[in-house]
Amino acid sequence: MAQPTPSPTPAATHTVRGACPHDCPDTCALEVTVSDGRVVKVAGAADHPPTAGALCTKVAFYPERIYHPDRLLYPLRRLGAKGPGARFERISWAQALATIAERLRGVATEYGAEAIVPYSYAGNSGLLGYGSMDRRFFHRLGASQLDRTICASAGAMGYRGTIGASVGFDVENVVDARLIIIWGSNSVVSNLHFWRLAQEARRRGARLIAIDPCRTATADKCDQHIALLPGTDSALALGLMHVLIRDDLLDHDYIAHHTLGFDALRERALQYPPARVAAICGIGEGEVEQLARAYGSSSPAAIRTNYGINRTAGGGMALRAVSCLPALTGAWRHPAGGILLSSSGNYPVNAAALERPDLMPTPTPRMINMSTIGADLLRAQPPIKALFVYNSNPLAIAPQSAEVVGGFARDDLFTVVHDLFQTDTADYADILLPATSHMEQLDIHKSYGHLHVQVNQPAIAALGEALPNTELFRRLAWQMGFSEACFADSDEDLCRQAFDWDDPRMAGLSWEKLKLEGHARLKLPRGAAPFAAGGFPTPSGKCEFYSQTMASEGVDPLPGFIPPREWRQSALAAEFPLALITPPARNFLNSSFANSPRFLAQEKSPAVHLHPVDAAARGIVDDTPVRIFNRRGEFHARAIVSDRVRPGVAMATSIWWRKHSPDGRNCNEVTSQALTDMGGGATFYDCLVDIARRVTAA
Ligand SMILES: Nc1nc2c(c(=O)[nH]1)N[C@H]1C(S)=C(S)[C@@H](COP(=O)(O)OP(=O)(O)OC[C@H]3O[C@@H](n4cnc5c(=O)[nH]c(N)nc54)[C@H](O)[C@@H]3O)O[C@H]1N2
Ligand SMILES: Nc1nc2c(c(=O)[nH]1)N[C@H]1C(S)=C(S)[C@@H](COP(=O)(O)OP(=O)(O)OC[C@H]3O[C@@H](n4cnc5c(=O)[nH]c(N)nc54)[C@H](O)[C@@H]3O)O[C@H]1N2
Ligand SMILES: [Mo]
Repeated sequence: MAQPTPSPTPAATHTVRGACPHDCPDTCALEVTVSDGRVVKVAGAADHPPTAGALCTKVAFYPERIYHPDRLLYPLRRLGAKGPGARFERISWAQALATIAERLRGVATEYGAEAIVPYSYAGNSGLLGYGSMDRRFFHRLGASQLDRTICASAGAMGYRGTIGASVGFDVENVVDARLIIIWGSNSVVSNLHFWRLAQEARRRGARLIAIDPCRTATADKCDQHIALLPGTDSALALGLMHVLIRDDLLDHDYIAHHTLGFDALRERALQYPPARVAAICGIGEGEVEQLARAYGSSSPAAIRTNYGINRTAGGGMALRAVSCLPALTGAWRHPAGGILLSSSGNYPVNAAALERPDLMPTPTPRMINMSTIGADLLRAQPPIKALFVYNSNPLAIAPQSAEVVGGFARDDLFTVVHDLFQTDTADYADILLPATSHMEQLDIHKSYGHLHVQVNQPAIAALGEALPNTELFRRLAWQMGFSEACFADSDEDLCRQAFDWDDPRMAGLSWEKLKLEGHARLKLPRGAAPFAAGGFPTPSGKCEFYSQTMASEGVDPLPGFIPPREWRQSALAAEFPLALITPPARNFLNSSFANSPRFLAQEKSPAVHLHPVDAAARGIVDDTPVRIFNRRGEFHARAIVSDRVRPGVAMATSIWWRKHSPDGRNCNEVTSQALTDMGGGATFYDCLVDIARRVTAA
């Protein structure tokens, strides 16, 4: 068992204010109870409106994660072969830093610094933990840049095309909505604190509709569920527009004053009559008609969408199209109306100060897309010779595992991994470094689901010799001889630099004040409708049905329907007739928490849900061991036969660690590295497979 180092105030029981650093829209405020230098309890802050005293199960049991017996406590060096079963020996930090610096210098000298690639995502979503000293380090080094596309880049770009930025209705107002459409999001699982508000709205009379290929825990509790085929959301949105226009359920005054390109949109939408849309989406024509009428006649009407709809070939267009709807009906006039994808664009983050892109050489180094890391490691030219992974577990989470594994297994690749645990990725590290949890470090947070700024105070001393990301890269910069003053900034300096405190949205806020109070709402008016009088953050200031920006980027300037990539290949669809989606499991957060005995017990074992009709055709019943396969690979699971998925769709919850799966693989064996229409995003849910019974050894 990992032993905590004694805290500065032993024996005293006290509470420390924290912020949940996980990649989730809720960004909860935490109250961490510490006794004898040890975290004994974690609770949701009652005085933080979005958290309202409640936590998800994963974080409520956080002491189990911090004191997990498998926590990495010391720097390690690999002995023997890379890959599953890899063995390591303890080394000192001095040895680890010297080795890394020497190897990186060697690669830079021999191949150029672009042969070095950082690989990180939002394992830690604090502004310091996500991207600060690390970015400075790699910029100064001249390493390749990483395009962080694995989750949200397509949807963010499509949404930006229409709305202008990652902003939307103020989630705290949604309790007053009369209709809430939860579009491609399993709120009960991945946005729990929104679900609490939606339920309050329902108690006040709102109707809830879920649009999801699966009858999820969320869809189950809604008043209505529309089970469309994956990747058809933009067609449905165009069909809704069609009916709104045809039946004149429009707010003409809003359209005239606050939108751009209505006539062109009208022409486009008229090409999507309900019958055509119903055929594309695999739903009833009546469902399209009825949904359009419900949307056009309910006020206030709120659409809570999320990134579930941006993981197919047309993922960018999906958000581009759906986000046009509220301007047609004037839903934006109401504080509880409009749409919300992400609220992160409300924060005046000073990324240039935190990340210092000015430290990069000119011309700026090439960009490596994180969603194609397998292909990049195998085929990028010039080749990648050193990879530095932190805040991410690419072996488990990146698509098309066979290529990812092949890339990481290269003998000539020098790999550093910094994590709290020996993940699947860590098995490929030459040097494996221990990371602190957020309870052992200072950070400052924005959110992508609400409007509050939060400070995360360290609650306990670092376990073992673990270091936060900031301190790791501070020490490495020193080791490399980088003499710029910014490499001496303390974590508190970084917190001060994280926001533009002079921005009106930070009025009355300062680092000193926030540090004392823990959290504060941005200074945005409460109970307000952000675009009641237009003023969208687009180039025209209007909601852009027609986007010149998109046109100049070579994209269709109007919202359109881009079918899933794999369906378009009819031979492929004949051979692999099931569309596999792999959304998050309730008890895992991506691959985080998927090494917790408690949560592994709850999720039991990798499972794939399929419809009784599809199951019967394959001789599959509940608990049949099956293989899920396509030309990219296969993985094993037990079958769950259920009408929660529609015919033609299979659903396997993610993301299991490979080493905790019976066959040493997971669902990303079958997902593809093809990219979305916009933003270079991953297409995890654009994946055709077939499923067959597995003949098991007796
Ligand atoms: N418990 C838990 N919470 C999480 C996460 C986690 O792994 N576990 N992950 C976090 C992260 S990184 C993110 S990005 C967010 C994700 O949050 P969301 O984007 O809300 O994603 P999901 O909860 O996966 O919900 C996506 C839903 O979309 C459905 N879906 C799949 N394809 C389509 C489609 O083409 N159209 C439509 N309409 N629906 C589709 C799936 O069945 C699923 O129910 O959640 C965060 N919160
Ligand atoms: N098939 C399929 N694949 C998917 C998805 C899907 O729905 N289906 N979802 C995709 C999405 S939305 C996302 S966002 C990605 C997420 O993929 P990742 O960003 O890789 O997320 P995690 O798997 O949670 O891995 C984060 C790692 O960071 C570590 N970590 C946490 N805090 C720190 C820290 O402070 N420092 C360091 N150095 N490490 C830390 C954690 O222990 C964990 O191992 O996965 C994607 N992959
Ligand atoms: Mo994500």
